[in-house]
Amino acid sequence: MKISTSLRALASGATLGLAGLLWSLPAAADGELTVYCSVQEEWCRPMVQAFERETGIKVNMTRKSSGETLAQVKAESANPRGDVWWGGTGDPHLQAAEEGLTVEYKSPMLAELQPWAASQAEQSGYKTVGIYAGALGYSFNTEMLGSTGAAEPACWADLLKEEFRDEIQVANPNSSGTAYTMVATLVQLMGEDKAFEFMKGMHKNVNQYTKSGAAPARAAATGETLIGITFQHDAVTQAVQGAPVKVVSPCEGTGYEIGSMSIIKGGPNPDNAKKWYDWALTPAAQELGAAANSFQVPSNKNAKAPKEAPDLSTIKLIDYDFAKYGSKDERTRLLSKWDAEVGAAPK
Ligand code: S7P
Repeated sequence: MKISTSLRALASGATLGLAGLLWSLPAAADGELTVYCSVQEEWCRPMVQAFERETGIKVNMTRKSSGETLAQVKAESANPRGDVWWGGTGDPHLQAAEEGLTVEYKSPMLAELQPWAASQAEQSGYKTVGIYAGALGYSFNTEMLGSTGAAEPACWADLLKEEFRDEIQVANPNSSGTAYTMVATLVQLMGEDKAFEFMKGMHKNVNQYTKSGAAPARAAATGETLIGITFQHDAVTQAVQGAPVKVVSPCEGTGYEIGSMSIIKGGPNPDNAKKWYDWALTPAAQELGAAANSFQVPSNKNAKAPKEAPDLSTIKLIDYDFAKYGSKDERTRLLSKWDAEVGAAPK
């Protein structure tokens, strides 16, 4: 699927939809809702507060990475505790849909969504939906790089250079949707054999595989590592706060995510889950991201894309195969192979 055309259209859409106005009416409902949130805590909290304010529904929220949340939803499937899984990369949401862990829901808000977000819903049988998009890349600490005298990295291939030994940080793809997006991206860009050779080669330069996908952007910002592989918007979050980092869109091309949302099957509050789902697709709710320094491209055509958001129409994006790389078999196979050939390899 080509994302660039719809994203260009998105950039020009700035008007609030009727739904945004409706959702700004005062709270009438009540009850409870448990949300598993897979974006950064800084965005999860204002979302919860705004929803509570507008509906009177009390939200219990837990923040976990995408792969971890999938594991939790699976582990709890006999006795589900969560109602909605909001945020996180699309691949594990697609796997959850395939495994019957989430339920079909056709929100009335679907008509307002970008084609790439609606297509995420369609291909899962409406068991998940796109809420934002963002491109993968990396960032480097400009001050640290300056002191090494190395040339600025610009490509995936640069991450194999000897001068970056122990200077790269990336998450573990088992826990992190970001890092799984990297594995799937490299496989699609290079072919599987070369991608695994690349990741094995880069392994000697990796100082830590973190649990959270965005952590390497923070580590590059503070100088704990020279290079952090993350979504580009997570690096922009650091740059706008004054960190000496430069964001790189790899020269060979890169993958992207369709951040997603799903209703958990058998959750204790199914009606409130639908209320959250509809509300989270409104322009007003989606625009809370930018205020929380989260610069993904929102999926509602009428939501303003943050001016800081990397312009996806100018990034060399691959035609990411979400159906294949979000399938249970492929995701499980690639993660086992990564564990055996990369994660367990000696340095
Ligand atoms: O920080 C926002 C973000 O990059 O985090 C999500 C990510 O899946 C959660 O982190 P993990 O890599 O640890 O799973 C992305 O969907 C989102 O854009």
